[in-house]
Amino acid sequence: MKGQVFRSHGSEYFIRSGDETYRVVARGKMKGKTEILVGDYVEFKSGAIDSVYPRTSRFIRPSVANVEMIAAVLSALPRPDFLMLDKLLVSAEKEGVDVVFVVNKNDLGKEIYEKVRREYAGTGKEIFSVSAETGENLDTLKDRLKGRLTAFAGQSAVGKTSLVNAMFKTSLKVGDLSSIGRGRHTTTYSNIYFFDAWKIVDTPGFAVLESEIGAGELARYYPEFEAHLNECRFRGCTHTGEKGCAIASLAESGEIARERYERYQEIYRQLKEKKKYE
Ligand SMILES: Nc1nc2c(ncn2[C@@H]2O[C@H](COP(=O)(O)OP(=O)(O)OP(=O)(O)O)[C@@H](O)[C@H]2O)c(=O)[nH]1
Ligand SMILES: [Mg+2]
Ligand SMILES: [Zn+2]
Repeated sequence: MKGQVFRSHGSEYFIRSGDETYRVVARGKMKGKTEILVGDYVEFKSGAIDSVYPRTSRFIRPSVANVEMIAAVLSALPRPDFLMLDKLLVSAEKEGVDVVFVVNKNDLGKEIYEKVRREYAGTGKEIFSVSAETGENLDTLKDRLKGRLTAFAGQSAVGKTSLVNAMFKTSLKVGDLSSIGRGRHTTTYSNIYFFDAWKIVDTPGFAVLESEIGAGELARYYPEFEAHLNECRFRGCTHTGEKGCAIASLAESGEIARERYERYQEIYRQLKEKKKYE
């Protein structure tokens, strides 16, 4: 039988196949060899998984496979970590996964929404201003997510679980704001929820950069850089201070959001550092 893993717990996997759910383990021959992730399509029989189908995408921390859409959730409180957000976007571009920005808690103000519109217009992604509290714009967002396995990602306490609850009338556990900064997540594991035409993954955090991303390829995952990458004076320009860098001058003139460019350089530096320790 073929099914999709929607949750794993220790050595147990929960699989959805048709309208049925199954609780299985990995067949002995797979242990230590083949990794099985939430989101994986697997072949299984008599209580054990025999094989994993090829993935269309894969994220680490949280590790989920076959995600088709990422809802990148931000809020006024906690304050957004834009460096983390940019890393998430880079991972999504690398994996070929579509992203929408979901600026939640708009009942607290529109400042973050305006900032995201300014800095991320160049990415061409859609930006939603919503509130899990008042329900504003949730129908539009829900329409956009229909039919594609969507992962809600973002810092702890931005309201990922609250959004799922508000859209699908569920009562999953939400946290309070007191846990901010303590690195504690209310949602502690990734789980796919099936609601009619929707498949939603509530995750306990951000998808981070895959270690396989090299500093040299980073610029390719910035949609707003793409059209200009061969306008730099030097071939192999890393866009980190070389003379005649087209990306730097576009950031200078504001055509590319300066903050995005500054964070690009920071991420580039971090990827270089990481290399040294490998
Ligand atoms: N004012 C306001 N508060 C909200 C809104 N959405 C969520 N919250 C509050 O934000 C807090 C955190 O919500 P959660 O849904 O648990 O956040 P989360 O992103 O799932 O957090 P983790 O599971 O820890 O990653 C709760 O106190 C919610 O009541 C909103 O639209 N407006
Ligand atoms: Mg949560
Ligand atoms: Zn350059």
